[in-house]
Amino acid sequence: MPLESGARWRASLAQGADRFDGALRLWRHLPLSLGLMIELHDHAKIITVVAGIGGMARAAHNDLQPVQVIRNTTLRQVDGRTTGGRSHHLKPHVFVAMPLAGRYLDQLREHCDVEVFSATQPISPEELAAAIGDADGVLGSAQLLFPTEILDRAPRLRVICNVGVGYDNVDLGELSRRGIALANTPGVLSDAVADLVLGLMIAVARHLRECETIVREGRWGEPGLRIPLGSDLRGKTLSIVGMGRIGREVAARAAAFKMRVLCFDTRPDLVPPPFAERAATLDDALRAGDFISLHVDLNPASRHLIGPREFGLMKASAFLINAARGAVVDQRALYDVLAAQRIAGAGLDVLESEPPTTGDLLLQLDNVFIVPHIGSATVETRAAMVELAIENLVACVTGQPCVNIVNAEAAVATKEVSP
Ligand code: 8YV
Repeated sequence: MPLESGARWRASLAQGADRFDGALRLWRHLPLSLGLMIELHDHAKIITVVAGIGGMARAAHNDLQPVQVIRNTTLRQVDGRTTGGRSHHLKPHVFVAMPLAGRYLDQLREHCDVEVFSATQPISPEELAAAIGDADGVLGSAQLLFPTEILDRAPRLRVICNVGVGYDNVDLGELSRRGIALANTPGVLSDAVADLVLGLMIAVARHLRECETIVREGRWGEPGLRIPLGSDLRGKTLSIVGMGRIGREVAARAAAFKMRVLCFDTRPDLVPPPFAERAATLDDALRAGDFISLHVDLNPASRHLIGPREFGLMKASAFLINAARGAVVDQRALYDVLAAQRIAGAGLDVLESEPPTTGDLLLQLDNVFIVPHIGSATVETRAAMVELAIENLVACVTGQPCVNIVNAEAAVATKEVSP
């Protein structure tokens, strides 16, 4: 059972509290406003000092009433897994819904009371619901979902900090209505994602999967072996759909590969980079592209942006690259055109359903190259994302300005900081 270190001493403390049952409820007259709880953790030793000016003097052994600071020192069991506990209300309370290295937790603990989910598998909705009740802020992956049933369990919540640039894991309107901000980590992952996009283009255009298999199966050098011939990038048109930060990084790399870069974006104020041309319509971009790379965020307007009609516009030699979100593409339609070889291939970092089921039809095709949502998955980039997410979280829960709030209308910085 993964047990975050801080949780261990909280566990012992909570067990002690359970054993004594009401015996810890000593301080009936302790004025909470003057209460101060200092917890010192010295290896196996736990020393809890509860000092209350005035209240100390009036502590009566036989007066058994709950004391808030003690009552909140509870061990949390989330579906059998221990995640940590809350020690007091002096600092804002944050829930970290993914494992984080100790140095990041220490950084957070300077400002916040921290509870962490440290299991290696993703947290389940039930576990999240059970852990979020006291949280002023939550930090988690951009795939962590916050349906209304979970938000209902989080009356104190003021900010959700995604470790990621996407935010289709939340209903932004619903968050704003509840005064909850959504902060993300733009910029720091653009290079890593753009690198992967070029990797996917090369992988599909040069048949890397089949070629690698030939080597591993010992068929290299086999008489009569036909090595599949690929397609050049040089001189080809790359249509980039969505010219935000990542789209622009992809464009710069494609230009270095001597490609013609065409870009489409619904924002009229978009100024393409000097080496790129702007397509007037999405259809124009789809018709012209030898490679089509998607860089739009997922929202109701972009869901299934690429479906049967759009595939019908593409060249038979076109490759579709998707490192944005799976649901931007109608995956059934993608399967149909790939199976019928109506387009040349697809390079995918994302799927409509992640992970795919073993029976997913796409996995049976040779002209698709799929990786498991690894766009930002480099040591340096993930570290930068976590650092930025922590910065966002601390700023939001301590009432400092935070530049990465997506729904500014939630006005997190003006909310009162929790006691
Ligand atoms: C990661 C992502 O999959 O940034 C995003 O929107 O989808 C990715 O970088 C993930 O959020 C990492 O936690």
